[in-house]
Formats: sequence, C-alpha cells, structure tokens
Amino acid sequence: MKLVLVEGDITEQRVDAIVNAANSSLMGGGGVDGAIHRRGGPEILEECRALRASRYGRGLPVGAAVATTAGRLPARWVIHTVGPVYSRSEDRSHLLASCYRESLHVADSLGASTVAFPAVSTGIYRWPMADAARIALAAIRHAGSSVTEVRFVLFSPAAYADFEQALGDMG
Ligand code: AR6
Repeated sequence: MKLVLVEGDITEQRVDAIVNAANSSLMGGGGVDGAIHRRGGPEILEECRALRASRYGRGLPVGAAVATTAGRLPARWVIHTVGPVYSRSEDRSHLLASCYRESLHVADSLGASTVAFPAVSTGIYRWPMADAARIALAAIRHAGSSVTEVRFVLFSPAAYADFEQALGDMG
C-alpha cells in the first residue's frame, strides 16, 4: 500500500472513495462534512437519510464507517466515519484508530483501490494533530487492507508538517 500526503481540499480528490469526518446523525455538519455535502449535492444526504431509516436508526456509532454515493464529487463513494471527540481525561485512541480501520474495511468491500482521508477528529472534535497523525498512520499500516493508495488530504501546512513528521517517525 502506498501512503501519500497532500495539502489540499478532499472534495477535489480524484480517488475511488473519500472519507468524511461525520457525526453519528449522518445529517451533515460543519468542517469537512459540510464541504462534502455542499459540493457533492443532495444525493449524499438522501442516502444518509435512508441509512438512518434502516441500518442505523440510532445513528452511526463512533469508530464505525458506512458508504454512500459521492453525488457530484469526482470520487465514486463517500465513506462516512464518526471520530471520537478528544478528551484529556479518557484515552479514546482506539476509537480513532477504528475509524481508519473500519473505513478501509468498507473500501475493501466496495472494491475501492484508492482512498483519501481527512485528519479525522482534528477540527471541531479538537484532537491534537500530531497525536492524531501518529494514530492514523499506525492504524492504516496495520489494517491489512487491499487498498493500493491511501492519500491523506491535509487542510493546512501545519497539518501537513505533523503528518510528514509522524510518517518519518514510523520509518
Ligand atoms: N478537506 C480536507 N480537510 C478538511 C476540509 C476539506 N475540505 N475541511 C476541513 N478539513 P472537522 P472533526 C480538516 O471539524 O474534528 C462536523 O460538524 C480540518 O482542518 O471537519 O472530526 C461533523 O458533522 C481538520 O483538520 O471534523 C462533526 O459534527 C479535519 O479536516 C464534527 O464536525 C477534521 O475537522 C466532526 O469533527
């Protein structure tokens, strides 16, 4: 598996699937979630509503992932995952790692070979970037997925630098 870091906007990526840092409601929100729904159009929300009416009546659990169409985006699918809110008093790293593992599992089941991820939980959910980068890269390395390229799309030079450092530290 090739691991690639880019600075940019995930909604512009030409990959099989992009991952959304969603919330359990699957009804949209701010940050990357807002951008994906805005640029992807109403088809994505329609499928999210259908998921809430069927498999996920209580919402998508933290650490889980599920796919919908990508609507008008260049990607084929959006894989929605729900990151944990960062906590200083409780270690929720296993839930953040689970987001990456489960998203790749969904990608495998779709037959997606290129997947782009944002830095899940590092915005509104306040996870410190360097720590999130370390957890994300380790989870992906150990996922045992058939995906051939994982692309991290970082939204700022600082986020890019933290991921570059974490990748270097991993060797
Ligand atoms: N492309 C790539 N990365 C982006 C983009 C973009 N277009 N926009 C923001 N980021 P966040 P979370 C970065 O807040 O912390 C939503 O309301 C951003 O700089 O999108 O998991 C959901 O509905 C940050 O580094 O997601 C949930 O309620 C990273 O993406 C909640 O936010 C994640 O930031 C989820 O919070």
